Amino acid sequence: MSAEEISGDMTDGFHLVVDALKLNGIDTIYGVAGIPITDLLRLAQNEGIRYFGFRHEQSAGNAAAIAGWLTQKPGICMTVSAPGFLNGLVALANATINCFPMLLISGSSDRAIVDLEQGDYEEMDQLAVARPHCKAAYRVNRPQDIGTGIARAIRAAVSGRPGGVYLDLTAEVLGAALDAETGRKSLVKVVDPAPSSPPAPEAVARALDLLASAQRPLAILGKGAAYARADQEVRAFLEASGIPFLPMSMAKGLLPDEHPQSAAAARSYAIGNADVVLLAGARLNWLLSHGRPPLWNEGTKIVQVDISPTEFDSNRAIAAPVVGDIKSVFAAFNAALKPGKVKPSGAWLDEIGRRKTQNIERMAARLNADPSPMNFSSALRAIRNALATQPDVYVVNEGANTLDFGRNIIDMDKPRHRLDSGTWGVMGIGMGYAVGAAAVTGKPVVAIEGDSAFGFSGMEIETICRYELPVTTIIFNNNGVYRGDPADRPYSPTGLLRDARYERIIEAFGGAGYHVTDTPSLTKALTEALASKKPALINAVIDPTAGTESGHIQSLNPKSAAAQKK
Ligand SMILES: Cc1ncc(C[n+]2csc(CCOP(=O)(O)OP(=O)(O)O)c2C)c(N)n1
Ligand SMILES: [Mg+2]
Repeated sequence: MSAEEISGDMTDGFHLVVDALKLNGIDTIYGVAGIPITDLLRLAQNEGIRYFGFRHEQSAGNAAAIAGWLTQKPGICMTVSAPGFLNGLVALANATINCFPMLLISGSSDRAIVDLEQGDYEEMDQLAVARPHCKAAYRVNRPQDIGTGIARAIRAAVSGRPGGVYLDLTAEVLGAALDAETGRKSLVKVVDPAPSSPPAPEAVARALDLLASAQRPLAILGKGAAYARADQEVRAFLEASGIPFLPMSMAKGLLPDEHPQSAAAARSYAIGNADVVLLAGARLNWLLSHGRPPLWNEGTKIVQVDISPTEFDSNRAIAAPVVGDIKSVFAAFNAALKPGKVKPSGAWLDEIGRRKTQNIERMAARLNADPSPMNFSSALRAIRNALATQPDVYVVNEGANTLDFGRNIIDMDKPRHRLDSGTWGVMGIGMGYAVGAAAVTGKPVVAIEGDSAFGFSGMEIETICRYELPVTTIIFNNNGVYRGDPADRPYSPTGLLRDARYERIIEAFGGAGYHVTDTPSLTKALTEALASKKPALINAVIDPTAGTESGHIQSLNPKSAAAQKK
C-alpha cells in the first residue's frame, strides 16, 4: 500500500507515527529503509521531516544519539526488524551509557508468529533484546496507542538522566486503520518533557560549606554539565569562587580551554592533591580512576552534583551529594554563595599554575618538532593551526593515540563542540556523529580519525557526499590499530594495509581527497576543505611506529599472573 492513499475520515499507523513525532517537535529522522518502515520514512519526508538515510544502522543511531546530546531533544533512529534493529542497538546502548537522549524506533515482524517462534521474516523478540541495553523499552500493539507510546518514549529519553529508549512498532500496527478523529484524539503532546529539578536548599548549603572549608578545591566538569546548557551558571560560579577546573573530554569548551582557571595541564597533580572536589555531571567511573588511589587521595572530600541520586557513593563515599539538574543547582550555588566564602589558597593556585607552565613547556617541545613522517603531535599541531581561527567547527575524534593526543592538543573554545568516543571508548561513532552534528548545527565538522577507527563507519563517506555535508574527515594513517605492523610480523592482530589511499574513497563519491605527508600540506588541505564547505577527506600519513599500544590506557590490558610468577 501507499501510506498517502487513505480516505479523509480514516488514518493509519504510518500517519499516526508521523503526526505524533511532528506534534512533539521532532524534525529529523536518521535511519536505513526496508520492510516494514519504508512507507513510514517516505511519509515522514512528505510531511516535512528531514530524513538522513545511512549505509548502516549503527551510524544512523550514532547520528541520532549525538543530535540528541546537542539539542536536548531525542534523536530518532529508525530501522527495520531483527538485523537492522540489532545494528542500531549498539548505538542505543552507547547513547544510554553516555546519557544521550535517543529513540531507536524499529519495525518488527508479526507478533503472533514471532512469539511462537514460527519463523517469520526477520523474526526476533526485539523488545526483550533491547530492554537490558537502554533506559526504557516499549512496544505499541494498537494504533490508538501510538501517541502514548511516542510520548512515553520521548519523556523517558530526556527526563532525569537522559538515555536511549527503544520503541517497537509492529508491521501490523503501522498498517492498521483507525478513524481519523479517534486517531487525532489519541496523540499526546508531551508537556515539559525534561522538568527542571532544583536542589534542596540544605544540600546546597552543605555543599557550599564543604567547599568553603577547602584550601585546595577543584571542580571536575563532565559531559552532563555540558549537556545541561548551564554554561553561564557554571562559569559564573567557578569565576566567583576562583576554583580551578578540569573538563572531562566532552566538557572541553564548557569554559574555554584557554581559561586561566583551567587546571587541565596539571591534571594528576590537581586531582591527587585537592582536599575538596566538586564533581558536576561527571561520574566516578574508570575515566576518573573510580575516585581511588593512586590518582586520588583517600582523604579528599567530594561534592557531587548529579541528576541521578543513585550515582552517589557509587565508587567512594560522597560527603555532599546534591541531586538536581546542573542548571538549577549552579543557579542555586550562585544565589547562595557569599563573596569570599569559598577561597582556594594562594599556594594551591600558585602550585597548579607552576605545574601547568612546566607541562605546557614540556609539551611545546614535542609539539613544535617537525619529524618526517609526521607523528601524532605534529599532525595535531597542523590541525590546531588550521582550526585556531574557526571556533565554530565541531570536532569529532576517535581512535586510540589519535583520540588521546587529540584530546590534549586540540583546544576547544565553545561548549559542546567536542564529540568523541565517550564513556566506552567505543570505535565507530565517527561518521555517524559527524553527520548528526552537521545536520543539527549546520556548522562545519572536522572528524579526526584513527585509520582503524575510521573503518568502522567509513562507508558513511557516501552519506556525507550524498547530502553534501560540510564534513572534513582526517585519517591518521599509521597502518594499524595503535601502530603499523612491525617489519618482522606481517598480518599482526593490530596491522592494517600499508599505505592505504583512503582519500580515493571520497573521490569515488565526488568529494575532495587529499593525501598529505607533511604538516604544511595538512594545514593547507584542512584550510581549503573548510573554506569549500564541502565533503573532504584528508589521508594524513603518520609514522607507523609513532603510536603506543592502547594509547594512554595501556595499563588496562590484562597481564598474565602466571608469566609474572616465573
Ligand atoms: C567497537 C570497538 N571495537 C574495538 C575496540 C578496540 N580498539 C580500541 S582503539 C582501537 C583502534 C585504534 O587504532 P586507530 O583508530 O588506528 O588509532 P591509533 O591509535 O592508531 O591512532 C580499537 C580497535 C573499541 N574500542 N571499540
Ligand atoms: Mg591507527
